Formats: sequence, C-alpha cells, structure tokens
Amino acid sequence: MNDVTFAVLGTGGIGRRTLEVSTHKDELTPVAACDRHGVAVDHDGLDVDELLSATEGNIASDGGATAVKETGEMKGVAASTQAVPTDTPIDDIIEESDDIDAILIALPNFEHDFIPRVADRFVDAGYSGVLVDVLKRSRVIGMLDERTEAFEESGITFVCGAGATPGFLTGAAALAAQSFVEVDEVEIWWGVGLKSGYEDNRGTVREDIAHLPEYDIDDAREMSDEEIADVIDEHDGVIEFTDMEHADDVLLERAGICDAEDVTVGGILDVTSDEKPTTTTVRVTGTTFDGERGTNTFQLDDNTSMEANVNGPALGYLKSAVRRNRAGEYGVFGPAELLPRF
Ligand code: IKT
Repeated sequence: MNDVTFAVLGTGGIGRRTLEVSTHKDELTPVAACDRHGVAVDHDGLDVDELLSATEGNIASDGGATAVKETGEMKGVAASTQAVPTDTPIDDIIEESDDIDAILIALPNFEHDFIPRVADRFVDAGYSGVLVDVLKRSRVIGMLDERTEAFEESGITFVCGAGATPGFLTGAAALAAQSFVEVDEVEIWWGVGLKSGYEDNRGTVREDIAHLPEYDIDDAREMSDEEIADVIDEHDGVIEFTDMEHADDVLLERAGICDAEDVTVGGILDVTSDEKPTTTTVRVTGTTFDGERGTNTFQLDDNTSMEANVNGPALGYLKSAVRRNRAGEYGVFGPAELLPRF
C-alpha cells in the first residue's frame, strides 16, 4: 500500500496515542493534528515526538479545550513549535484536506450528533477521502447511515466505531460468528486498568461515567473534574458497567450477524491499578449448520493496554478504508464489515 497521509481531530488520550502508534507504521504519515485552540499541519509529516512532548501532561480532560492556562502558558497543541493557535481548528484542517487521505475523528464527550455534523462539514467542503471515528453510542450509527448518499456523492468512505469496543471486539465477534449459521448471543466484556494512564484518558473515563444508570452524556460533559473524581471515589476506584449503549449491537446487526438486542457490552474500569481487573473477552454463542450449539471465545491478553487495543485497530481500520476509498468504494462501513489492515 502506498503512503497514507492522515490528520487527527482531537489530541486527548486517543489522538495522541494514535500519533504515537503511527510512528511504528512505515506507510502512515500524520500530517495534521488539532485540538480546540491549536492546529499543526505539515504535509511532509509532523514531528510526532515534538508534538507529543509539547502536549504530554498539558491536556485538559476536555481533550484540549483549554488552550491557555491562567498563567498564560500555552496548553494543548498550541504549545507545539509546529502549531499555531486558532479558533477554527476543524475548518483549518478541512482547508488543508485536499492532500490528506484520511481524517481520524478522536473527539469524545460531545453531543450525539457532533460527529455526524463534523462529517457534514467535510462533505460541504467537497472532501473526498476517508473519515474514521472511534464513537461509542449506538444511536449515532443511524445518523451516519442517513448521510450515506452524501458520502457517496462526495467520495467519502466513513468507518464508524473503529476503536476497541465498538471496533476491534466487534470485528472479533464477526469472525467468531463464522462457525455458526445462527448467532444467538454476543457478549462483550472488557477490563481496563488505568492507574498511571488515568490523566491521559480522563476523556474516556468521563465518557464511561455517562453509561452509569444515574448519568447521561450531557451530565457527564457538564461535570467538573472534581465531580468525576467523586464518582470514582464513591466506587472505590473500581466501576462496573453493564448494558452499555455501545454501537457493537447495531454494527453487528447491520453486518447481518445477529439482532442488536442479542448483543451485550459491559466491563470493569479500575483506576487504582494498571492491571486489567478482568480479562477482555468476546463470547459468541450460536448454532452450527449441523445442529451443534457452541460458544466461540476471543480474549485479549491481560498485558495489552487499552491504548494498544483502541489505537492499533483505529489505524488498521483507517488503512483498510483508504484501500476501499482508492478502489472507489464510498459510504458508511462498520468494523464488522472490514478487516483492519496491519
Ligand atoms: C473504547 O475506547 O473502545 C472503549 C473503552 C474500552 C476499551 C476496552 C479495551 C479492552 C482491553 O484493552 O483489554 C471504554 C468503554 N471506554
């Protein structure tokens, strides 16, 4: 595969780690990155080490919404020597996007239609290329599906839900389903230990809290860092999630594998330890053509980090989508319909 250039919208935990993983992939060249108040563009390739060291440890839990501390010190992307401050980061990237093969949207904690609306802006600008997101919520997939025609006309290949879950684990479920002619149940159960990674992943933790029964995405977005810390303390640092609204369900349904209602997603987040509190497991139960009932199980090693399991697949799906895009295949794809490329 020829060189693939890409931009990252958002430089919270996901955006930054994606840039880092890409330095291990010869054919991927990150050429642009932004947060709410800064944008860095270099069509010959960003200096990822410089960008990461400039942004490391200075990102607010809003994924970079705070550009300037009270002290006047530059925060987020704007602190990089490759960046300029801006009030219009997404428009700035759109302006440069003619030569960019793919855009990774790594923006958590926004309203449900935020990613679809970002996609609209690329369509309106006549962008033709790949958009990839690591969104979580089931209800967003329908909003993207409604835009299929616009993406096809524009020449956009959109991959939705391309992180770990939905994403990697949805894809694993699609493979595990191949033994069966009828799939009865898909259970996704994840474990994440985030003691040292907590600061870097506060956006993801905030998003997870929105899945607790007593909260929703708007509450979680409005909560202060202290309030988030209080919720974590109330659970002694270990929070169990059940029946999460994760798009694995609709993504498996749209790939024809099972009904959305037969998919459950849950997991345990432990911010007191870097060890996974439980082994991340996908169990697919079904019936074979010759009448046997069985459960195929896919597990992640306890030593692979969430960062590895979200960002590796995000880039793998991005590469797969660029291949489709270059072959003239446009529209909306989910992680159960594509194999990520290594
Ligand atoms: C996500 O970002 O995909 C979802 C997060 C769970 C990641 C699971 C990783 C499992 C592993 O590394 O073993 C969470 C719901 N925010």
